[in-house]
Amino acid sequence: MSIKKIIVFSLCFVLGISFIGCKKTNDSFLSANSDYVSMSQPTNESMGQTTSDNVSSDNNVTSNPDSSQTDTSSKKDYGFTRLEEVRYECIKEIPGGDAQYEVKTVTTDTGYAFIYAIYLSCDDKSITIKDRTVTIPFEYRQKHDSITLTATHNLAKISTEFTITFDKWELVFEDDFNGTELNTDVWNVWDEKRDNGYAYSKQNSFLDGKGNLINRMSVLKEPDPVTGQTQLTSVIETENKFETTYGYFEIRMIPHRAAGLMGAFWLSCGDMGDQNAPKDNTATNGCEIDIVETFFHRKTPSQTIHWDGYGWYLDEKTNEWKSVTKSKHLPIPAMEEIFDGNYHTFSLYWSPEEYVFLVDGEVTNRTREMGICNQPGYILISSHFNKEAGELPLKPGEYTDMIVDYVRVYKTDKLK
Ligand SMILES: [Ca+2]
Ligand SMILES: [Ca+2]
Repeated sequence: MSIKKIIVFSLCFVLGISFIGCKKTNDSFLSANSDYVSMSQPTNESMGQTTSDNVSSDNNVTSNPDSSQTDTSSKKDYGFTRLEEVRYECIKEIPGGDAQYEVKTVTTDTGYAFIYAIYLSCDDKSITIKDRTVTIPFEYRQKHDSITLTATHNLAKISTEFTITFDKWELVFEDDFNGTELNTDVWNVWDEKRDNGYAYSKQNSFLDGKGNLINRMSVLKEPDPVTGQTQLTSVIETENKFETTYGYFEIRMIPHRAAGLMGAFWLSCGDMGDQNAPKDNTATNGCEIDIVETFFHRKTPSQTIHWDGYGWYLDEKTNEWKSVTKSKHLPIPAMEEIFDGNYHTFSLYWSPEEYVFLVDGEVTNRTREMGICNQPGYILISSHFNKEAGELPLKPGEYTDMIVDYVRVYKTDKLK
């Protein structure tokens, strides 16, 4: 077992992969075609990092890699003599993955250049450029802190260089579940704790000695002598041991492959667990972020945010008890492949601007509509029996495991 709480720790050195963020003023994780952008049009200041260095002379035209898009006619007067600066947004940045950036605007000495007249090029052939989108492989970011590209206004035959500087992702929490004993310095293990018809037992949370946490759900032949329950399951969490605000949270695991239950990787933040928390219809003071809940019978993972605490109230109009909890179930397509018995990653990028959910490194949801929690949260890994998850197929003496390879939390400077 190896647990590391490392405040300044570059994975470039330890894991051989790159953890790079893009420098940008709004810390936008993914920009194109997103709800976030449609709700909040970026301003010039929020568009990202800019540069006005190295403005070329107006005859210094950089060749475009796509000659079919190059206007080779004679230079025309477009009313400007220089490209002043290039602004870009980060489309995607994840620890260990490719990064993508999109050039959004190019200004000239007299105003904005028509963006569709701009073509990008780069000397490094490992960089992929499609229209105004630049993809930087993580292998490149392992070795470099930045990349310089050329933006060319093809018709005016004027170009400028601009630089994308990569932020470093730092690993601030890691458990690879090596060894044979779960590290209780950082994990609380629920035990002898009854729930609705079942109980949590520490004997169902253990390491397999092969680098995995086992999060087991079992049906006993005889009732558990302590709790009197025949259905036992597992929760481990980091309350008061590791709590943080913002970051990139990731689990790599093999989900349960049985109906009647769900496995989950989630955060409990701020006042969510406080019965007296104000019901103010915002998640800013606290929320539950379900980074993933797996439902085998639905063939899909689930991604949800709850806020305004737990509990019930009597609706005097209808005389019905209703939950005080506000919830946003984020839409997600069927992903049967996550139940193929192989490891999959489930991740959350939580910044002051947005929540972004990912499955296997691909963005599946992003939202900010309930407000961004600005209070620290702790991590939970859990398995729960769930009546909405279909009929439990386990017979007495049988069990099902969620097998967790690792949990990691990363931060950039902006997320500290
Ligand atoms: Ca609230
Ligand atoms: Ca492991």
